Amino acid sequence: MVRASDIGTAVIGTGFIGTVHIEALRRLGVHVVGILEDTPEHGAARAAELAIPHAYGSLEELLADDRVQAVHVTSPNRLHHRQVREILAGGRHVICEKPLAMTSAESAELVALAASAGVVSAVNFNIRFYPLNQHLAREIEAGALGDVRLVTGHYLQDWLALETDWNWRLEPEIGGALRAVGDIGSHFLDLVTFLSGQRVVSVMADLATFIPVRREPRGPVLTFSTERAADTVAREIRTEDAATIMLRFENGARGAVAISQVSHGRKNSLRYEIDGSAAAAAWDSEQPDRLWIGHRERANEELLRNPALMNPAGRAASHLPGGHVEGFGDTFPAHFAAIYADIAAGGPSERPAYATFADGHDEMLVGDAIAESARSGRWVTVARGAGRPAAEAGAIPTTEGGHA
Ligand code: SOE
Repeated sequence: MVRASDIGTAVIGTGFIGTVHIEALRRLGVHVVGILEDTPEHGAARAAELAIPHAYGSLEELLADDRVQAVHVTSPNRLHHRQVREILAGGRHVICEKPLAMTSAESAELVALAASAGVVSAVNFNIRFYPLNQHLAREIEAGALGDVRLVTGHYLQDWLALETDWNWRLEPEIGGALRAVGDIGSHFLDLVTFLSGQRVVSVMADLATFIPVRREPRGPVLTFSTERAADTVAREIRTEDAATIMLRFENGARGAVAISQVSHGRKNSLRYEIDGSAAAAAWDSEQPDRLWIGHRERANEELLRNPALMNPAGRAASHLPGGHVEGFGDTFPAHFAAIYADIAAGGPSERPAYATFADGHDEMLVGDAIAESARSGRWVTVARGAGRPAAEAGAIPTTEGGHA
């Protein structure tokens, strides 16, 4: 019986989220054999800071290390496609940060390569693994809300709310043509699809760039950094700060979501409400241990995360007893436990609770429809199946906020 602690893994990228990956793997007892950074010197420094035994000089060197059975990709989005292709060619399991690639043409290729490699291939839509989200998905599947009718919510942050805020995601050549939608909108859309069991089939989207010129610091900047550089240069911004999107789901349900990285005071606030024919449910990622359950003919309820009161899926994602609040960082070991159970079993399970490359690719297709809708000003159907490949990553019209 292979255990997670028997599995060696490597992590590409040790920025904000790469460090969260490493800490989660250590909690599971997975052996982090080494890391890879943008330069050997940077890698050596980060390996020392993180007490990681080795820093690879290149991806080739990493893949030549037989101790590495799985690789986590947390590098900037533009590197995902090339790195994942090489990892799959090396026969390794792979966990890639979202978005899976820069375009749906790239993500379609990665889905095919992962399938032919027969390895576990996951995308880090970790928000599925707050225990109450795992619990609710199974409750909805069992009919607890009745038929899903309306899905509303938001994903709001404020870490890019100032013109002096800068990050590689602002640049379409590095982060992709869709920025707020690709970075956090993808989380919301994946999550409500996972919870409701219904895919998005068409969208009506409007994108806004409220800060058309930003001050780029000279030198690297970490995600969520609050440092204020003195020496900056003015840069025109061509990616969206915010999006408002109407949704139609495959069962006929409707939805609406607001996405923003410029909403003062909202640090990392994903909220959803799912209204069914029999009941409703609502959740806020900034109070993740609470699930609101709405009723018409009896008192509403609030479920405080408690393994003793949750279904097996919710219990499996919980680490602590009720009242000991579990948060963002705890979703990663819960998520990786599900992934590494499949790795230990030798390959993907029939119905993984984690997002596979196919799920990550589907979010890219929804993103294509959002971009097309923002261009045309019309409802756009998500092009699944043999539909045309993605429009190449490129500027998507986004009106400056405050006026049409
Ligand atoms: C920045 O928006 C970010 O770190 C995202 O990249 C993560 O996916 C999200 O979980 C938190 O915010």
